[in-house]
Amino acid sequence: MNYHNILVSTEPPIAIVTLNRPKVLNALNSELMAELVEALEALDQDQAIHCLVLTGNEKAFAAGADIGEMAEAGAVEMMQRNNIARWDRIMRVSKPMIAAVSGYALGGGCELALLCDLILASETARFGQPEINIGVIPGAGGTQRLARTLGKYKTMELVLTGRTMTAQEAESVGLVNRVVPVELYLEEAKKLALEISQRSPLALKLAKEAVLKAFETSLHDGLDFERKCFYLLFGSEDQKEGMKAFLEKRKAVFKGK
Ligand code: DAK
Repeated sequence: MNYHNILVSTEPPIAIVTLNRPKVLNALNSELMAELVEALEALDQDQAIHCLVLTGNEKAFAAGADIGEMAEAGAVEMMQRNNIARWDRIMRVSKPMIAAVSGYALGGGCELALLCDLILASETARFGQPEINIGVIPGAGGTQRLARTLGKYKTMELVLTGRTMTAQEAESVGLVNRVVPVELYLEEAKKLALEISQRSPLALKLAKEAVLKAFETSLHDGLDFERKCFYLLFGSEDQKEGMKAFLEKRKAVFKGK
């Protein structure tokens, strides 16, 4: 595919999708979002790819939705654009997604990182929901996903003041998995993606689904879902291979079957 706002590179078993509107700090306009959804869904279908890395550039992961695109819109128009459908499709990507964040991850940029399953940050990363400064509030999940990650008080502070968090602060409150020097953030994210990719793709998919279920359901129903996923994996060749390899003291070779 020919994309204008993103770059896609595949290095099986991983793929790297790079937001690429550097002049506007990767502001997420609708063309970029459409391309992003298309690329992520295609990679989700690609059996050779087991884990995805989503990144920007050193200065910005993304500084939010494109303000110019929505400044003059009315409420009904915003509703009819139904841009949130694209975000919902990203939420349904079944393979693990790692956000490799450097520089600004603000507004929709922070919300996009929150849609990923792991967040690896460079020491220059800045996370925040500054929508309050432009007369609105987060609209792509920020109030809900941050509250579930940081709890009420930190989330209120970020959403009500619009202040940004450093990478170190984000790590200390559990918003990022780890902070690495800026020159290493993409390499480290790729390494992590490769490490994850060594596991059974079937188990990865169900593991992701089960963890995400914890944010949407009661403990009882979540445990029930987890158990059914666990049993289901005993119908896979990968489970037989994984356990056999352990007993034979060798490395498992998973086929995603
Ligand atoms: N939109 C459009 N352009 C942006 C932008 C943005 N979000 N952020 C930066 N830019 C552009 C600037 O206008 C500037 O363009 P030129 O003037 O050079 O043409 C260029 O990027 C460089 O920016 P600055 O000159 O401002 O760079 P600085 O280093 O001085 O400042 C900054 C960096 C990140 C602090 C600053 O650019 C800034 O405050 N940016 C805006 C951050 C922001 O408010 N983000 C939240 C936007 S609202 C939804 C989906 C998503 C959303 C909501 C609903 N649904 C589907 C329902 C999300 C909403 C948002 O994200």
